[in-house]
Amino acid sequence: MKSALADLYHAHVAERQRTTELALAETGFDRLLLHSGTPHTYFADDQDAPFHPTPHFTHWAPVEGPGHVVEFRPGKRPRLVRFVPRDFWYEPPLPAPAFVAAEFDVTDAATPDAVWAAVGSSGGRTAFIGGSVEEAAGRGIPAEAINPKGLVARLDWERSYKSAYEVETLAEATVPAARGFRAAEEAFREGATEMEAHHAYLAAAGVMEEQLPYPTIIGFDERSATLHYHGKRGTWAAPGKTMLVDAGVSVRGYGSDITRTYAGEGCDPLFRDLIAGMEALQKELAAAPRPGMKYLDLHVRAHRLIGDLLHRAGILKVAGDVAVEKGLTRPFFPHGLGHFLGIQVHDVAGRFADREGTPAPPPAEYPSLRTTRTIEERMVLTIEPGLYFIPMLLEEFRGGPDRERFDWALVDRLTPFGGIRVEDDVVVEADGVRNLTRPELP
Ligand SMILES: [Mn+2]
Repeated sequence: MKSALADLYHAHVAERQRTTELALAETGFDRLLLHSGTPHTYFADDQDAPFHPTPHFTHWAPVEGPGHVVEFRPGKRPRLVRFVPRDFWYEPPLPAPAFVAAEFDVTDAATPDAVWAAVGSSGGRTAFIGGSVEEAAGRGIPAEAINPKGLVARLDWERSYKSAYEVETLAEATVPAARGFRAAEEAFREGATEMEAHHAYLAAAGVMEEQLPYPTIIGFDERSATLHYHGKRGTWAAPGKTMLVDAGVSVRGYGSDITRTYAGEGCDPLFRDLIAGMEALQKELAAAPRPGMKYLDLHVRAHRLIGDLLHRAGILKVAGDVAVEKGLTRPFFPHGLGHFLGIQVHDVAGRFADREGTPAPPPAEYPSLRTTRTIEERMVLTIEPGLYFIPMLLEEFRGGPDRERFDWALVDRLTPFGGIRVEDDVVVEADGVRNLTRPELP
């Protein structure tokens, strides 16, 4: 595995060199500095927020910690200048893994001054990418060369096409997450609280909170209808009648993003049927992406399938296509079908029309859709249809012109069970998709 990983990473870095050389040429720069970031210290405190490196830095080098710089010049071997302070309060960063160190000329520097001295100047036009804008300006980088829009857009665009190294890293990130899901389900069935299910997830995945790509969403009953519920009550009535778990694990800076919904004892049989219906339609949608399709079309198809499910259950009195046309599925499914996945959970360039970063916003009726792109090979996407009973969103329909098309007694009966979401991570291939989640978590 070690050498397989090294080979994949070697090809990944070669691809970064090729695409970055092109982006630099297009934008008139001849050197790029990628800075891993500066910690955020809380106001009037001596503690830092959890550190998240600059994603563009991670794209080149999965090296943890602030203050590092990757230097790339077309035609030259890339350099990694690591910030390794002499410190006895905190553990200094560990050496870069061998497969990473093999691709760079690596220099260690003990102070920011030493880092910048090692970086030196190129005599040409240097671009800087990273959140440490003041530091870059203080080191003499002109404002127009700090996070230049045209360059960042092109590098973001390239990030929508995953290398084999990235795909395998994302696949690897689903393995511990799947163990976490099985443990959380078991805890739920044994009567655990939301917080206990969360702890079961962490323990089985073998990670600490900081190794999660995003805080776990573990909601029972009506709390599962809060899309990004983070409460994880430890004192709330357990057992839950339903449980929604949306969680991932980070590996080398890439996170999986998976959701499952479970019915427990005390769950309404009709809600249980809805879960089964959502599982089935999600599987169909997750297998559907093909190069050339528009992600928006898949999203609209999801609305139609959910409309049909609501119709079969008697919650809507019209078929899916009519429901979509009249906007009746929107209160039940208020988010997008999914998004790009990579270093960022909601990965970049989902709403780009081109590599220059021209915006391609979603249509007015689906404002939350995060991906408006045409599907292409090597894109990694989540497919995550949802069906929720959210009183705030249903309110306006209850008194609206289409109120007769809903069975409100059924809506009220099912609201205490919350919501359903099923989410897999898939990579688009030439003639189909590879589901990175299902082999690990049926
Ligand atoms: Mn997601």
